[in-house]
Amino acid sequence: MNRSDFLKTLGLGALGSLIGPGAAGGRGAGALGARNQQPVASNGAAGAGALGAMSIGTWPFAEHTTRAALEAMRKGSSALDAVELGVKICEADPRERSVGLGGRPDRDGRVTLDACIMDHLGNIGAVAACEQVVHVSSLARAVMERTPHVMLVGDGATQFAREQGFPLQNLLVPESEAEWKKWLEKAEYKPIPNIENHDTIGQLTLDAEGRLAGCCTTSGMAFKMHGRVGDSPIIGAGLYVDGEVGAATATGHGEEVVRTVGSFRVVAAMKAGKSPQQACESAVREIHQLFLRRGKPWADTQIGFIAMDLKGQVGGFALRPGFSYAVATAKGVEVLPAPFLLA
Ligand code: SD4
Repeated sequence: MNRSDFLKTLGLGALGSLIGPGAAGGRGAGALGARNQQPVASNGAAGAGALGAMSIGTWPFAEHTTRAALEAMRKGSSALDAVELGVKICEADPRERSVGLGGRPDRDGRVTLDACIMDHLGNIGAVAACEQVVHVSSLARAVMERTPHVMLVGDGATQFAREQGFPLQNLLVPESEAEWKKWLEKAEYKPIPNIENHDTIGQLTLDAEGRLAGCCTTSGMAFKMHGRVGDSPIIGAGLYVDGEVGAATATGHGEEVVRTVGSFRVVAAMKAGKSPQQACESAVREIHQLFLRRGKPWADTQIGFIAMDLKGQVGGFALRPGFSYAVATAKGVEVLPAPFLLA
C-alpha cells in the first residue's frame, strides 16, 4: 500500500492527492531552502503575513504531515485543528515505528504512548503511558477541552478514552513484536542516538490569523521500562507554545529534555530576542554545558529542537548529526538537515 492509498483508508483521500511531489508549492524549494538554511535568520525575514499559514515538523515523515496541515489551514482550519490532523496521519501509519499504531513496545512488550497539545492561548492537554489508543494527540486534546485537568496517565488515560468513545485496539504490530523479541535476547537498556531515525513527531503550525499551535506524539524510547514517560507529553519539555512569541518542540533523549525544560528554553530564548534558529542553537549549547557540568556519560544522547516564531521564521538544531525537519509554506515543502553541535 502506498502512502496515497494509506491516506485514503484514513478518510484523508483529498489530502492524499497533495502528497505528490510539488503539490503544495510550485515556487521552488530553492528559495525556501535558502531562507530556512540561514543559520541566523534576520528579524527582517519574510513574516507570517507574507507566507500565510505554515507548519514545521520533526523528521522526514513530517513532510507529509506538515503538507496536510498546511492544506487544511488553507481551507480554513485553525492552527490547532491542522496540527492535530497532521500528526494523526503519522499516528495511524503502522509503518512508522516510533509513533502511534506500530510504535515499538516497552521492555514488557506493551505499547505505551505519550502526547501533548498546546494552543496559542496557553491551553494544554496531555496523556502519558497510554495504551490501546492510536490517536493520543486527539486524546490529549480531549483532556484539554473536556476535563478540568491537563494530564491523564496510564489506565486513567485509557479509561477516559473509552468514556469518550475512542476506539481501543492492540497497537503492537508483528514487526515491532519481532524487534522486541530480538531485543529480549540481550535486553540491554541503552539508548542509541538516531537509532529510531523516524522518531517522535513534534509539529508546529501557524495559521493565517497568526495563531500558533503545537503537538508532540510518540511511543517513546523503544524497550523502555514499563511506565517510563519521556519529554514528549510534558509541556515545557517536549513542546511549548507562546502565542505572542513562537513555539518549539523536541525530539531525542527525553530524560535530558525534561531535565533541561528544553522547549520552554527555546521559546524563552526567542522571547529574549533570538531568532528561532539562534534559539534552538543556544538551547542545545546550554544543554551541552549542563551535560559537562553533571559529568555523567552522555555519548549516546541525541537531542533536537525545531522552532517557529510569529513572523514565520523557523529553525532547527541538534546535538549530533542525523536530525532533520520538514518545513511547509506557500513556497513548498522541504525536508532540511538540522545543523548540529558535535560531529
Ligand atoms: C522520548 N523524546 O520519549 C522521546 C522519543 C524520542 O528519540 O524522540 N526518542 O524520549
